[in-house]
Amino acid sequence: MKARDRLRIAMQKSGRLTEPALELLNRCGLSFRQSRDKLFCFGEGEPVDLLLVRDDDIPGLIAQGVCDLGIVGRNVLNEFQLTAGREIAPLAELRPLGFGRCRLSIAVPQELDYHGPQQLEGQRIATSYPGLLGEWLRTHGVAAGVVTLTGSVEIAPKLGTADAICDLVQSGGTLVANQLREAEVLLESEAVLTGPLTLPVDERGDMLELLLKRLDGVIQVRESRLLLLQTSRHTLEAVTRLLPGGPQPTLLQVAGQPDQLMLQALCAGEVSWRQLEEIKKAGAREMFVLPVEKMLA
Ligand code: PRT
Ligand code: ZN
Repeated sequence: MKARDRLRIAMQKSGRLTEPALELLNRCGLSFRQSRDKLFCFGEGEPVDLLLVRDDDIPGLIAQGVCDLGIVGRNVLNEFQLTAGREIAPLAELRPLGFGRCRLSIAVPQELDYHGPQQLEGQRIATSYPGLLGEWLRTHGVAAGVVTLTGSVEIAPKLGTADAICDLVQSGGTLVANQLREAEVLLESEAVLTGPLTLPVDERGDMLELLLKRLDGVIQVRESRLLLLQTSRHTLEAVTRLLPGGPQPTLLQVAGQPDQLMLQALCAGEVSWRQLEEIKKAGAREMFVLPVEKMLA
């Protein structure tokens, strides 16, 4: 393999992961000049280039050494690990990236009274993920037929080519539209950064280390929220107990109201309406949840 001094990242050319992956890389300070054929994008500031391909090709391109890194769904990565031959070098999940979330699930006809894996014994299950499904069936000691399809898996039961399916689910709308319901979750998935188990020990390795550090910073900030609220001193303890995880909150005195405090807390993740309503019930008022743009500790 010819030595390279620029890092090459494979990502989806056009699909669900394209926009969020590009945005994430931009936030890490990477920008790209798009080439005419749009397959290869030259990195402008840093020595990092992009290869835009079908998501299914990404793990193979890294395993072959054509690319150093890839952004791909955990579902695709894990399926590759299970189905690629032993001669292929295994890949590592370097970072979960927090977008493209979905789950790989087994779904059965709505009218079926499902109560456990044994019910799938002898059934035909249609899927594009024969590796992951096969592994799950083995773990649960179920002998079922795996019908491998490349698309439109959800219509297989209606067509009579399968009794159940194993496919990606996000909102569940596709299942409902096809009179199916989720019976088992095999894998919780999201986009991940993947690369070889052993990282290159040249300039690419240094760039990779820098990129991982920036990614960690970006991901941490993206998931942080600043929660602001007012509370009286006597409800402070109850309110504080309900705050989502993060460092200790900061308290400020409200001018002219000795009993009132303004509380400021950095939260490690989303703050849901449910959580806000609970905190309000405990005595908080004037609540704000703000996104954090940059953070330098
Ligand atoms: O052309 P290329 O091969 O690159 O694209 P693709 O069609 O294989 O991939 P794409 O863009 O559809 O998905 C890329 C990745 O996004 C997947 O590998 C997952 O990791 C992730 N992802 C997240 C999803 C979904 N959510 C999703 N809902 N991938 C597919 N779906 C499909 C699912 O297959 C089913 O048909 O959407 C339907 C279910 O959605 P709900 O919302 O109705 O439940
Ligand atoms: Zn694909």
